[in-house]
Amino acid sequence: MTTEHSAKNGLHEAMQTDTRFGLGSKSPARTGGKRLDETIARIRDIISNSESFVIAGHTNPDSDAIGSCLGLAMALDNLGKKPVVLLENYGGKEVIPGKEFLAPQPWGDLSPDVMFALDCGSADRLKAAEPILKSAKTVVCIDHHVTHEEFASVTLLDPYASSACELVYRVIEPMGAIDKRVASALYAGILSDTGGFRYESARPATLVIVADLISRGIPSTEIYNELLMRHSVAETRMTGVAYTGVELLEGNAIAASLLTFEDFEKNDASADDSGGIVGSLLGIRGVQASVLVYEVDKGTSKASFRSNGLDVGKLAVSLGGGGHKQAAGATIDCGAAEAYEMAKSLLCKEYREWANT
Ligand SMILES: [Mn+2]
Repeated sequence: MTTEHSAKNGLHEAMQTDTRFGLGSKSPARTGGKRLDETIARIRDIISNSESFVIAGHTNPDSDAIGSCLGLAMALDNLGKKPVVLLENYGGKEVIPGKEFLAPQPWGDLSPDVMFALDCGSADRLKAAEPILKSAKTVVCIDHHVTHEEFASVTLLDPYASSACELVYRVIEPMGAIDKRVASALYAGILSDTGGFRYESARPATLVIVADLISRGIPSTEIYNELLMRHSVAETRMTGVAYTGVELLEGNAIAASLLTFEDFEKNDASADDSGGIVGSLLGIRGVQASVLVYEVDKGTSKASFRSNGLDVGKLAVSLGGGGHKQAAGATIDCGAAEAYEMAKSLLCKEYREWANT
């Protein structure tokens, strides 16, 4: 399952005001402001009463997974605890501090007092770290995915939070555990999961947290440039291919493009070099939703969706994937051309239903 979360925009019903920051941040009634605060307090108790911690993020970790894991590890270290972090890879994200806490792979047998699973919508998203769930005394999950399947003994789930980093901040800030390096890591995750503070998920309460993090003297411009502005040569070339082939459907409301296995080979590019493209297709004036289908291997394709409002998360779930309302994706077990037609027709159908309501 591919789960993407660069944007979030929640269910419109059942909003409730979380008065924690006095700024009307939205929390779902299901978890509620008070319930969230109780869970946060419980996690603080667990931290205070435990010694050893394993902190794991989801497979193919993004900046939010990396920032929340390393940020929490550095914070626990500041509190005199013993944390190790399990992340599949960290390549290209060296601007996020804390890599000294990464455990070398293979991880082997670990039986910590507490295992934290961060930014994980389900246990299988932990991949190689999943077996440790059984050997940890307590499992705490901190997550903000709309599609969440509970697996931990304590779950802090707020689908209205911008990022796992925002929730980690809310846990550790009152413990006095945030220094400049922790602040940099948490800033990185909030920054990237909100698309540079652009998405609706960047609520006033989120920006209050960001203000606090920046006030601690972090290199915010450098983190921003490194995570959001700079691209590899291969990504730049793949963007060119996707732009050249873009199709506009439904009266220019839908933008679609396809990257074939041959395109990747020809440009010496990998699937990682296509990450930012689907979002940039939303930049075409008039476009309400976009899809990029890319062939990751012969016979295996991925569809990545972005939208300005219509629910592409639901659509991704129908393809066996997941994600959020405005950013979602799925793996489709067929070749590029077939996957592309399927993804386009589903998105156009979803758009027509959305436009008619
Ligand atoms: Mn996230």
